[in-house]
Amino acid sequence: MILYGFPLSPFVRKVLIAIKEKGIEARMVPSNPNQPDEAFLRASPFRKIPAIEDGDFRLADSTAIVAYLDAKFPEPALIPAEPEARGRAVWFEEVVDTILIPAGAPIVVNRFLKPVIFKTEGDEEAARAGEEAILKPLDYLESVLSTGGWLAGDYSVGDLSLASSAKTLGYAGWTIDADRHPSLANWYARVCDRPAWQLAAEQEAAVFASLGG
Ligand SMILES: N[C@@H](CCC(=O)N[C@@H](CS)C(=O)NCC(=O)O)C(=O)O
Repeated sequence: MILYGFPLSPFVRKVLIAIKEKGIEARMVPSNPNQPDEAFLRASPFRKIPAIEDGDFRLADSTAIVAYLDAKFPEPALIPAEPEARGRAVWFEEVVDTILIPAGAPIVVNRFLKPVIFKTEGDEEAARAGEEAILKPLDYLESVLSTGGWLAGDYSVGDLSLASSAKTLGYAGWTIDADRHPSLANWYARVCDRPAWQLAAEQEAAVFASLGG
């Protein structure tokens, strides 16, 4: 399997971790949405990362890809079968992908992408507004997470999505505030201990270092 993308993206990491959790053989082909090559465009018609190619099957969008992977490689399940748990796992994935990530984007753009990658000045006011904006979804997620548990019962795509966004925010110097969000801080430490996350973190550290980070 080929995964098109860039590992520091939260959406790409979500798929990469799903691949590692399931032990799927895959290689990442670095892909830049602003300079798409033909193979990447065939898999991702709207130039978004991630996308995959599995034989002659191509698919873009992290949510669609994880749904495909979970159906084709069922163990370990990342989308629960039980109806309520299934709905909640996808709900938490969407809370992160459509509310938390857009709210936190100014933090990543202005404290990481601009200064570290593009060597331009970030807008600190916009970054601070992002820090404020992510408190609402984080307060909500803290309120639904039981101590020692996962978001939707068993470890699922909801956890994958949230932890992946926390990891990307980490490149901008952001960390979970354990005083305000103690269950989330404990949960994130448990996610990062998982072998799939440690494997991905090693690969990512090499990419980060190659960027001069
Ligand atoms: N809903 C998509 C979002 C993917 C996405 O927005 N990826 C960003 C990188 S983090 C991207 O490709 N941006 C380039 C662009 O929008 O042109 C998913 O879950 O995969």
